[in-house]
Amino acid sequence: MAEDSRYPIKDSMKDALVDRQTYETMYRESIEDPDGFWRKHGERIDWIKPYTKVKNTSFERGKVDIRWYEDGTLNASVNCLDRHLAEHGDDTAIIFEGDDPGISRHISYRELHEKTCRFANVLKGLGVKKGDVVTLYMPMLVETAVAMLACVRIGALHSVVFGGFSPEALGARIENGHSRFVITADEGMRGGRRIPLKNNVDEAVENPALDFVEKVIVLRYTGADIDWHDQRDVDFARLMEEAEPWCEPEEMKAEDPLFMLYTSGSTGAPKGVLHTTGGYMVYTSMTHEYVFDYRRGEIFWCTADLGWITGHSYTLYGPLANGATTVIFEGVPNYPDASRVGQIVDKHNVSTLYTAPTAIRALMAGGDHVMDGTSRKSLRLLGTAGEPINPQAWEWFYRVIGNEQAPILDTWWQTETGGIMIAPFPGATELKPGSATKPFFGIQPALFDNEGNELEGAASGNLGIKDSWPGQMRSVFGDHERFMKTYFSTYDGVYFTGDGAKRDEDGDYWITGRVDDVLNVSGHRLGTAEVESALVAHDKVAEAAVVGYPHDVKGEGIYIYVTLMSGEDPSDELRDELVQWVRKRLGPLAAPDVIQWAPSLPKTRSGKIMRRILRKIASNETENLGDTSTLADPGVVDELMEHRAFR
Ligand code: 6R9
Repeated sequence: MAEDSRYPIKDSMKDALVDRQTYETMYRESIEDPDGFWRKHGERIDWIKPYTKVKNTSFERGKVDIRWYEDGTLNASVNCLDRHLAEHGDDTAIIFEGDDPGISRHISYRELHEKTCRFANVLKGLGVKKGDVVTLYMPMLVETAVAMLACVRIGALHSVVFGGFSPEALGARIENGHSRFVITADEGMRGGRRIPLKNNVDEAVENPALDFVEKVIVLRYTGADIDWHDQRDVDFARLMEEAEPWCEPEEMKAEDPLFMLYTSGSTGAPKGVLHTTGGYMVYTSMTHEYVFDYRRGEIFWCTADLGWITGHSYTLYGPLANGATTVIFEGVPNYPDASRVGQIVDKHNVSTLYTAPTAIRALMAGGDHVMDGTSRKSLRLLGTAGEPINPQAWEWFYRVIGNEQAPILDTWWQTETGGIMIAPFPGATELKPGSATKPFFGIQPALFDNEGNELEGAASGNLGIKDSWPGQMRSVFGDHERFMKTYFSTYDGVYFTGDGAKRDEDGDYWITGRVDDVLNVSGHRLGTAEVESALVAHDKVAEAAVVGYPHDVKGEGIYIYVTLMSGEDPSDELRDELVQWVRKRLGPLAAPDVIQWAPSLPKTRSGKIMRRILRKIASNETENLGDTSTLADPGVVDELMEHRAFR
């Protein structure tokens, strides 16, 4: 397979919403006259009070302030539900596909609307007010979507915490958001395994620092035997039955918060990424329609869990705002067997399958026949997000899953960006496996060298974005200083993404991965600092350094160098104990792949750990370690190389 293989625009995409000419015209317009462009496209959603102002944004150092459509008012749940009722109330909003392949249901817009209204009334009845933060720790169920939409209907912010996070990680998020309300289920089901969600919530809120938690709303889902705290726990289904089926939507200002979602950065604890109402709805619905060339009636399946931004923007808000039919899949791609994805596509006539490279690589490991017995002929488009896709996985996805019929849209974006930033348009862009290709309307990517100079033409560098777009995060919850420092202090007047990228002669972008201390493990972000601080909290650990290394399925694996307290001896038992320790503190996603005992770590004379060298040792690229002259004790490196952990 050639490095530079290309896939021309397919004839079947002739009638796509955006052709080459349209892309160029619209892109130019969006850059030359952002105000006019977004004024027009802001009308794609329903406003209660129309906006007169459009863009009012500043990326200036120390004064970052981002406002879109600021004098307009709206409600996001009305855009996802009410506005479809008159003509499309009986259309299917959600197809639920259970972990158990025997279970699926169709939920119409009308039903989803009623459930949302009822649950909004439940929340009100429990005392949830506009501006409150409600934490969700749920399986992938229709009720999860209902709970999210109900929050935004009454102007509360949801903070969805992925069900794979540990009680400690959940607790930290509840505490940071000072969330008095938690919604959970007795258990989740994934790949035939039960996830003890309610137990985890109990464990989290037992922490005295979380005594402000007033109510835990529990969906009895599997019927498992759980502890019940009469003062605190309330029953989801019972309250739903008692609630009124209509709830007046709260009129929100465009810049009122819509939700927050925690994500890992290179330093400190995970931060609450804050998104607001108007711009987010415009941007997610527009990217969903244009990038995926969405036509009403098509079945759209984004496999991302609602606990991640991809689930927020492209399982829920973007598709529902467009009146789409969206699939919520409870399970995992390889259960009961590796053909499950193909089974689901066939069963529900899925047109677009949007998934993560790590899932593709996991399926690919089963060989070319894993999809046997399924036809997948309904697929018109494929998409990926979350991490760079290697060309082998791209080709396999294209050939085996898509039968060479469906273009692949490699979409680059982030929790912070709210929606897709760089991606091909199926009717306008020639595809190159491994390249996310071209910016979406209004997006101005730029590459910088380490000295902060902007690079022109074909080049490699650090990726920044030069002007605001409506879907961008507005702040870090409760910490605007941190927001400005993290994203706007590296380059003047530029949003810094934390990613590296290459731009080729055609102006296409190739994202190469994080340039900061953030790992991307199976498409999930993890700060090395988080893992390190979990480790040093163990009383036998003196110091730890965490780096990523190439991993066939996960993309990046977690490699840890541990220095023990003096007097402690390394052993296999201790290694297992530390793996479990990190798992318990942060959740299964963060489980270390490799632990290497390090009598000491390579440091500069000023005491900084030289991760660059540790990364090379972990990746087994030790021929060229680069400049080691600044090391305080170069002998440390030889010692580590000699005892590289086997994997
Ligand atoms: C949507 C999402 C963001 C980080 C981002 C980058 C990586 C996402 C990518 C990609 C290469 C793509 N990333 N999409 N890298 N190609 N198409 O994943 O958000 O969880 O915040 O992760 O993921 O490194 O900075 P999030």
